[in-house]
Amino acid sequence: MTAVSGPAPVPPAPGAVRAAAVRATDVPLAAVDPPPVPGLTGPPAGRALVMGVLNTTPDSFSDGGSWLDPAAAVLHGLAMAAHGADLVDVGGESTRPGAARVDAEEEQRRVLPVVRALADEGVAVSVDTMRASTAAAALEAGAALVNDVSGGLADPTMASLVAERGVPFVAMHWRGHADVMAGLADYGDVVAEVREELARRAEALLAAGVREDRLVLDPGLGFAKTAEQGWELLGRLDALVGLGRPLLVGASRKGMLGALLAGDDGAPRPAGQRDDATTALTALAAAAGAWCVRVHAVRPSADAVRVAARVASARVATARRGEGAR
Ligand code: PMM
Repeated sequence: MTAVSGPAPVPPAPGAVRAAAVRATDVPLAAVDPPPVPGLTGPPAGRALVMGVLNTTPDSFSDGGSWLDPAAAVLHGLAMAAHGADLVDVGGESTRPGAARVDAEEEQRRVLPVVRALADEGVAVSVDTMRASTAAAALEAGAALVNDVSGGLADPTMASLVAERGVPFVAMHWRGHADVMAGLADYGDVVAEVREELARRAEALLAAGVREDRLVLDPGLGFAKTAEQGWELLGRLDALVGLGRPLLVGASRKGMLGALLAGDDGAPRPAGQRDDATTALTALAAAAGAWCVRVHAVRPSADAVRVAARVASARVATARRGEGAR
């Protein structure tokens, strides 16, 4: 992967919110220091990371069936890295609404050869799993980060594994497994409740020993949320960034975009035709201070995060000149 060029990094105090930068400019740059990701060769300077999606499943909603063959999956992962993915997220269990679970053995049969081959090629790999046993095996195979859509709730041993290994952990907002989650999208104020539930999850994970500087949060768009609730969350990313932890946003090709871009007949735009809208969301999420976006089409989002970082750095420079002139 190429080194990232861009605005010079602001030397931050470990774990501190960059409150000064935000105050000075009203620009929510990267709101917090990113957790170190072992294997990341191009640490971003003031820009969001891009995580490429690689589902080795037969049934994921967008790329299901495309990367079942490990050799094809590895080639796709390498292509995403070449297109600017800072991380490649390998998953072996579909979490699309209604999906049934696969067993651990099958999940590991799908993901481990791909994780190992990509890590051997120097790609920073994250493993998308709710199982501690799969996470442990993937870390053994060279994964650098664990991405758990249940935020450690599905497997009571996940938090202690991540704590023991000291790896970055993405804890997504989650209320239940895919077969029941549609019935759990019941909120009074979705932004306040997701924020509160994420804050409580973070507390529990830290209490279980997950390292303060390794924890990433994620609003879980499409997971126990309607499209409308997803838009509300995207409209208030500042409230989630305000939790003071790196935030990952996964909106790529999701149903909320299909509904937004529905044709005159009301039919949702097909998943494979939602990448331009995904790129628009990448730019907006990066500008709102997201730490990382998780996307299927990497190159346009890799461009978009650089654009967002460049605009933010220009605004900082302008604001600093203004302060100097005063
Ligand atoms: N979405 C999917 C799977 N894994 N992980 C995180 N952290 N955030 C998400 O929004 C997320 C995820 C949905 O399925 P896909 O792999 O087909 O996009």
